Amino acid sequence: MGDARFALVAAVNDDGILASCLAASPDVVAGRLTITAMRGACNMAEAYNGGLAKVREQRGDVPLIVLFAHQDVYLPEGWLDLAKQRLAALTRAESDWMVAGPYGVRADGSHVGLVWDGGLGRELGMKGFGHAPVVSLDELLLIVRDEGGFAFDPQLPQFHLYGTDLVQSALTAGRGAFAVELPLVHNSQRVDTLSGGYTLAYRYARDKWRARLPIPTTICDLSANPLHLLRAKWRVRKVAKRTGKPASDAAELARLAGYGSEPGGSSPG
Ligand SMILES: [Mn+2]
Repeated sequence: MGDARFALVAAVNDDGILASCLAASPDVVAGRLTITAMRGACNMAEAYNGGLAKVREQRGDVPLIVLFAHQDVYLPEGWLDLAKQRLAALTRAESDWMVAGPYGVRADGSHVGLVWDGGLGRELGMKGFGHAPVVSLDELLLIVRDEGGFAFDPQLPQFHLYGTDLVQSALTAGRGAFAVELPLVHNSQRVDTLSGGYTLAYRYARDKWRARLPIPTTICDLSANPLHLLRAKWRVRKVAKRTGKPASDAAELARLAGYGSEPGGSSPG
């Protein structure tokens, strides 16, 4: 796979965070990945479908692997080369895959992935899974195999649950969805409320996927039982809020997490 097959799309509402995280990723700095930045959208489908239309127009008929990334994601040194290897392996093993990401949830509700979460200040997940089938993906990075017909659901309100919606769309179309071992840094702010936008998206997704409930996600089970969302709201309220800029330098976090370093390489003293 050549670099030209990869496109990178981001919804941006804070250029400072973009500059210190996604745009500071070595593959972006080196010009191997170019960010298509979408601003001012009213929901994630508007941003991502708009970005997708742009990259399709630029690249013509080349089948693309489109990376839809949060502005607060940092792709460590060597990430694109690792992605090529891991996605080629995924394609050999699961030729019908349509969507992938570094962190997701299996059908039994267990999480699978490997991400350094800057908001929590710790690593989430575990090494060594390679790839694993999921029913939901964390939205921090969604990898879509674009063959021309795909779009995010423009009816899904706000900026939540589009990873779950995407995975469920793939699965109902008879395609595969996988967590893939591609460690990265998510320099996230803590979610401070599940009211408002989250609840609107939750209600829409719950009704849309009624026949497939419950669907576990990283935040809250999508369920006909209202207690799941109430409990998740209560949990989130208990967690101390963080505000302002990303907690730490993304490249430093990647170094501390050991992402992008050679296996068995020496660590700086
Ligand atoms: Mn984020």
